[in-house]
Amino acid sequence: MTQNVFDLSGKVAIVTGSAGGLGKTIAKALAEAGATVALTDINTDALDEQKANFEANGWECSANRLDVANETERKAVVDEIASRFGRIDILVNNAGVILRKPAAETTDSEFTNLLSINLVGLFGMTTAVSGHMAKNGYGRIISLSSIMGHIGRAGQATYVAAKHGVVGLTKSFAAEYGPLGITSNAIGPGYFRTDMNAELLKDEQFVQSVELRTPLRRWADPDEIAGPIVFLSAPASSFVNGQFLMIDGGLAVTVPAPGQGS
Ligand code: GCO
Repeated sequence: MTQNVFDLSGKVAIVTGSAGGLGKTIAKALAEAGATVALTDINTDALDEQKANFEANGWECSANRLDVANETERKAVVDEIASRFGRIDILVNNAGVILRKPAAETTDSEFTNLLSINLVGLFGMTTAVSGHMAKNGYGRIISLSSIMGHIGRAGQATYVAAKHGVVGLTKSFAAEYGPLGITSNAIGPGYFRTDMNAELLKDEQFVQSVELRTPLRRWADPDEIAGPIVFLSAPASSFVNGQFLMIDGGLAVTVPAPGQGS
């Protein structure tokens, strides 16, 4: 293997939610692997900060405010990026929200709002970029599911439903876009030390229970999302399609031995 199959030089990547949480790390990882990164986020202050960080590192990028739940915004931003850089090779569907609330207390509007971002937005971004990728016969769609795309959790039924949906969409995208040279895969983070889990990380008992439930006996650092993202974005994964790669230290597929973990 002479070519560096993890090299993203010459590739253009769009990352949604790229100014917060794992999205910041994902965007940085793609840039460090050589990609030009189209930063998008609904939070313009965070987006400006991320863009400044990219420019300070000499990484080529663009920055667009984007609410993935807005169909008009999605198409306009994707077309602007394609026009600016002449191609789109990689889409990381990272933007998403979480809702921690008992099912019985969850309203229809809370449920549909979460789906509009975590599922419909992801679906719309993928369909919007597919035509641009097909022109080059090359594309990489990486969608953020979660361990909650594989298991359930009390108090997160809406988020679990959406993250299971991401896995289903990924399999259908794999079938529909594979003939165009576009692969579609999902990744499933487990318990990472991110903004989204900030409240959980304040609860020492919960932190320890996750550590005991996780064979690697720890929470993940955000940087540990980088390798899988670069792999699934690169030529290295050219025959990987329709897969769901969990990045959870083994939590979702194991049970503690008797006397271990909660
Ligand atoms: C929680 C956590 C989990 C995972 C998340 C990772 O509230 O228990 O946020 O849901 O950390 O799903 O994607």
